[in-house]
Amino acid sequence: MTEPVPGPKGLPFVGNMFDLVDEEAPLRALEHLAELYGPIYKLQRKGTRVLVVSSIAMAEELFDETRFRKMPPSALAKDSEKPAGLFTAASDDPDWGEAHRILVPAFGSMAIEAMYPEMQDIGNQLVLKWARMGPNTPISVTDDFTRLTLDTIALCAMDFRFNSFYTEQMHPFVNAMVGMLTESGNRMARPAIVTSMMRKTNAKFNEDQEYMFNISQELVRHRRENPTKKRDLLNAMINGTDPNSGSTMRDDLIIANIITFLIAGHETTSGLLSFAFLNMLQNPQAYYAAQREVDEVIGRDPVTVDKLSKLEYLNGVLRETLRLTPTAPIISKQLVAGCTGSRATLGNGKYAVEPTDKLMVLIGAMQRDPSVYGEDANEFRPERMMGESFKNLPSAAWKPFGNGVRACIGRAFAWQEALMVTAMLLQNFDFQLDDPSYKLRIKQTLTIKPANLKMRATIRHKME
Ligand code: MNH
Repeated sequence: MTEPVPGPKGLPFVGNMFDLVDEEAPLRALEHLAELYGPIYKLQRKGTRVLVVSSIAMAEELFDETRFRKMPPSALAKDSEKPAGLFTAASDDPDWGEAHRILVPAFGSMAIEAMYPEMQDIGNQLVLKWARMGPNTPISVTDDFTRLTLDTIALCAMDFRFNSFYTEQMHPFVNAMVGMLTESGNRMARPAIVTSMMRKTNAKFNEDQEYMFNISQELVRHRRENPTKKRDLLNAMINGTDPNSGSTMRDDLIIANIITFLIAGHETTSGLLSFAFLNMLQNPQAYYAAQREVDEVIGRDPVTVDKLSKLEYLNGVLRETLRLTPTAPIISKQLVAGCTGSRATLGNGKYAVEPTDKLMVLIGAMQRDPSVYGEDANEFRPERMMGESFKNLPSAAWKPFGNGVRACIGRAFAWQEALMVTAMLLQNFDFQLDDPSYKLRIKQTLTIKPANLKMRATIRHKME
């Protein structure tokens, strides 16, 4: 016999709930409810039952790909005429399979290593900017990390320079993207009938999407007219053939995936870097350990790619940061079609799961599960994410890059970029919080970042 799933009563849909609870971000409201109702609870959203999961044991069941699969985010529901990029596509969408097979090799470790000089190019632009700001000017941390990560993915993936460090305003692509993501989020909280009447909002939403489409189309056109031998993602998409069918990708599918990489390829890494520096600045022991490691392993030499894996403590800092504040904080699943009976349950048979249910994993709450991480689960301790203790974690205990075939394709890219930049910055600067009493508040779009984080940078060594 199964039991009813606990949960709050009388909430018509999640959008209303967020108004009621007045938390800093929707994510916090969901985490708060997990504290009240436990590792699984139910909500209603627009007629769909949503089951919210936050324990490692239950996530372990959910990550069984024979029983559950990714449910693409409804916030980014695709426009029916255009194909979906890798992130938003349904798992049985043939466009997903084709793009996946063509792009997996292009994201392999050799290909990512070959992008290192371009990552360094943008990293150097950040170091120069902060050096020239001097020690007395507060740095808007997430803004500059967003410049860095956006410029890096665009240069490495398609040889395009946004030049965000040389402009006061962010590139218009960023505004269009933020506009599109914000409205997508608002639409989730709004009945469809209301949205259909918001003519100005809808016109802007379409304009933003068209702008991103046009920029990406231009990149494809330019590359077709100026072919290069560069081993980047754009060439992989233009020239690569699907091993199953032998066909190449259509232009509108290439464009959908360019937009996907520009978005998925920078927001999360920018958030990771921002939280990592916040964590180090609020935990001086960790800060000094990280700086000491950079001094010992790299010293005053350039940060080269072969040194990155030797930075064990820095690897721990980044992993521990993504444990406490995974920057893609929620992933959604649904029952695999035809999965019934005891296989359509969670909690070792305790709760029945329906084919129409949407299952959400709160990655951050799950990765703070005290039954695995102990009483100090909420503390920042990079040591626990190093060596044997990291290797010995249960497999579902650390999933900031998602799970299975739909896991993050850009993980190696993000990791190389984040490690390199962290090392370059610790090597060149001493950092301080602008406001020593800064208290973390989450700013949530689809990803999360620390709100209003400012720090100051003092050059450690005179630059030659
Ligand atoms: Mn990424 C999927 C987190 C960096 C491109 N990414 C995912 C998922 C998570 C995730 C979680 C799975 C989502 C789901 O199950 O619904 N990604 C991250 C994090 C970082 C990150 C925390 C950085 C830190 N991602 C990147 C980078 C790129 C990228 C960099 C591109 C260069 N991610 C993707 C794509 C997918 C994805 C594309 C979808 C893959 C698929 O479903 O086939």
